[in-house]
Amino acid sequence: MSTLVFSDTHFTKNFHQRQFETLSKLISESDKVIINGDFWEGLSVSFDDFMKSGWNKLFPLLKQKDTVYVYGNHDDKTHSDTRVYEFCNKAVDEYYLDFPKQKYLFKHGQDILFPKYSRNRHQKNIKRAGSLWMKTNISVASFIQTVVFTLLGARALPSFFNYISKDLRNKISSPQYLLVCGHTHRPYLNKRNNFVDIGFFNYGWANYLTIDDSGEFKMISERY
Ligand SMILES: [Mn+2]
Repeated sequence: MSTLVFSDTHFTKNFHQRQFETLSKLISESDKVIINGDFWEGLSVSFDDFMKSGWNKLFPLLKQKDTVYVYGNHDDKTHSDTRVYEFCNKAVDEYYLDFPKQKYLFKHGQDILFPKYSRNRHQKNIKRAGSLWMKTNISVASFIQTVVFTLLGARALPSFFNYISKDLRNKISSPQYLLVCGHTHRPYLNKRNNFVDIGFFNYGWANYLTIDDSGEFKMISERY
């Protein structure tokens, strides 16, 4: 039994064959999947367009893998509807999973990590979703990240993006849980605070976790 955890694929209408092949191979090899937020780009495409895009070839595969979908900020709950159950078996804001060796808490991390999402900022972005301004913004950000991560590697972004104080960490859950986030696009393991940021599965990089049935995890970062 193995669990695959990934986040921040930011799927739009544009289909990327290599990203698709890498992800579908990993999903096929797993028994359970956790999508840790920002699965699709709700700020630049409508949910309808995403559901009709080439990415729907992943859906039957995901449905076979007891997939848990944790909402992020780009794919906030308000952007979608019950059709999320075409690609997952459970859709939640956070998810707890216990193994004999390790307990886990999965959250996207938008209210903990950089860039922090206030309710206000969130409402503003929802109003601008799908606008030309927002679409341009998202494609520029995507282009820049492709260049930066290609040239400088998956951990190119500054380390303060993952900063989480011990106080804040311990407010989120009991520290015995490994807190697993995404959001910042900077893969990072902080053993002292029992915190992992998976990073992103996009822009030429496959960053993800695999968890075996004892609960031991591996953090993987490779090019695709
Ligand atoms: Mn995010």
